[in-house]
Amino acid sequence: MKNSFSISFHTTSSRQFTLKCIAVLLAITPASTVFAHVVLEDQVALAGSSYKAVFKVGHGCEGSPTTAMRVTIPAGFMGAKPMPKAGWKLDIKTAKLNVPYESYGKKITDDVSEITWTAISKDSYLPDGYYDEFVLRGGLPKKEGAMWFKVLQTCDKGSNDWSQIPAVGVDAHSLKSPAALLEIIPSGTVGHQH
Ligand SMILES: [Cu+2]
Repeated sequence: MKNSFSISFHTTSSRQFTLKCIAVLLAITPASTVFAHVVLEDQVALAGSSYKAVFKVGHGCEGSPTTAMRVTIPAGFMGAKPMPKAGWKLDIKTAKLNVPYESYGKKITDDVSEITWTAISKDSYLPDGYYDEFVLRGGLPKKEGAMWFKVLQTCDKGSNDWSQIPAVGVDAHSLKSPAALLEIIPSGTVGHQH
């Protein structure tokens, strides 16, 4: 009895420490590129956990303000829910799932596939010189691996289509318009297992 209690307490704090280390590593690697594009605040998460995706917008399109943000929900991301934003209209699309899943005993065959925030008026436009975040939450698959969120950033003039996914062995930082990457790591990713 004593052993199992101490293992679970110990595991949680080390897990957070591990995640923080990885997140810091990711954050310092080509700082200029990572922070400039539309990227996720937390770029590492545990398999099977619920995840808050914070999309960071650090600039517009060649100086033009952002007027809409469309996020394509990747396969495996379950029950996506957007955070409303004052001055922005929300549109949510759903689609039939290739692989249905169970949620609280219910079979889920259709799920959210796309979320769009659109500025209601010019007053809501996100100027190039400002920074903002667009947030959604959902459940992660039990399987670890890379999950790419394609984001279409529409501006008053032009747009940025952050949708490039690197081929195996290609560094995402070398891409002009990379999709936003989330590294899903095994839920047991902590120092030592008993
Ligand atoms: Cu950029």
